[in-house]
Amino acid sequence: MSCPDDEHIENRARLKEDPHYPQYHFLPPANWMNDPNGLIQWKGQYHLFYQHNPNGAFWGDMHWGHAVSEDMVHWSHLPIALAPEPGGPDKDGCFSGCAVVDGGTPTLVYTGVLPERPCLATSTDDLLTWDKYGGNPVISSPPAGLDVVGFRDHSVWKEGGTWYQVIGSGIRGVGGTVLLYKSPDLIRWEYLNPLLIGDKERTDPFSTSTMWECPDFFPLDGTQILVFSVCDSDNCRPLWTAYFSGTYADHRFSPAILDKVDFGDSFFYAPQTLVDDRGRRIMWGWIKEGRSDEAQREAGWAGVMSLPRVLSLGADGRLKMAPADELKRLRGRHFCYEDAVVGPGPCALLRGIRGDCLEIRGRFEPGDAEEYGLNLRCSPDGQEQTVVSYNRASRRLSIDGRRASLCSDVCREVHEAPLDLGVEEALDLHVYLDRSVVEVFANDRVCITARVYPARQDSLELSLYATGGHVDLSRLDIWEVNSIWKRE
Ligand code: DQQ
Repeated sequence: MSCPDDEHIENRARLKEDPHYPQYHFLPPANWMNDPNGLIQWKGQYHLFYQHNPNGAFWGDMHWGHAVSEDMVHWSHLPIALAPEPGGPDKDGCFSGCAVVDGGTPTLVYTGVLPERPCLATSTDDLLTWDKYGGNPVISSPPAGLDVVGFRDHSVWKEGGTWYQVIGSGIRGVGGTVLLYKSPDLIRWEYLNPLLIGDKERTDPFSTSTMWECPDFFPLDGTQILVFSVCDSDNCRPLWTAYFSGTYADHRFSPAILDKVDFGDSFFYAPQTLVDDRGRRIMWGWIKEGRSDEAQREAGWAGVMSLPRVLSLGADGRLKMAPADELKRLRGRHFCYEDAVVGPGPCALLRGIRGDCLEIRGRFEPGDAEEYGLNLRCSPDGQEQTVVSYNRASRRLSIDGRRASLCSDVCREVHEAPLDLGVEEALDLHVYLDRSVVEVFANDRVCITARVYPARQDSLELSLYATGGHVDLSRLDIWEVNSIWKRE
């Protein structure tokens, strides 16, 4: 069996010159990756499986790739875990799913296609190789009487001695849906009821469209959360990742709040969570590309995994997300500033600092500036730059990528998130820049993920600005961030 770590080392040598290739976000040895799958901690190690096409940097022929980590940050690649089997129920692909431990046996619940049907695989060698259950698929069709647009992706849990699972779906002409099942043994499943049916006409606070992919249903700090990825099934378009928080009793879910998980919309998609041995609920999502299919094939890689995000519940019942503490292990050279005044206008404080693999954390005290923020990946003449800013009047945080690249063939969008800071509340802005990936956390309560593809090699500068007044920066830390790959 070839060693995927060696394959990746070879590729990394070749990709060193690729200015968009991330250094501290997980990606496969080569080729295509999308959804995280089967997240589980096993014997103290974190296992990450993912949707993977080993044949090229394009979606298709879905396998499950596999990697392992001691700390969620540094990863080693392992051999592919699941591959489509000619003549089998997964002959056209092994789609997304989850991992559970059934009486000591690690078990994957995934979707075999086509048609989309739940399948099982088990491992007896610490998750390295997987035996598909001979009786796959374990559910032979969607519930009788329901005309569904999809029947895929699984979140499985145990209550008492009974297994439950939700499956992503959509009822034709009605809206995205999640279906609830129960089983005594993961093999015999009984359909209970829809956990939730959406309304495809809903637009407030945003559309929940026609198909809900990759549901993840879990308790969090005394409430119940349903995370799902909203897809427009009419044209197979991923839109965004949303969640409902609410209550769950008697196998009925009563949602109270609907919000987005990440305001980069489809740039953070199909996330999944695990609970680790410290009791943390940790989320990873797929960060897709924002460039043409052709450019992706040519690059030889496509798709990046987000950084691990630790979830908690805010006092307002909304999700809070913070980057996992373990990420601090990647910090390298450090720059620190205290009590600086920014604005009005541009600010020279960061002159001389350059980088495209950085962690930046700033605390901006309430001031009289209308807008303030940080310019990233700036060329010396400012032709290229990506702006992360907060607008006090509109109470919105944004990543503005309209000038991120001189190349017209890549995404150059604005992503905005509502962020209602209290009168006395500082903005705690936490930015992870990894070449073409930008993940922004603000006050742990809003996240925006985006992709940027500067065309110029010298788009490495940083600067601060404020307009319409000034803002006090009580502290700013910048770290260079090291690669996550052990053998460089
Ligand atoms: N990706 C998988 C599906 C899932 C979609 C296929 C979401 O199981 O619905 O690669 O990105």
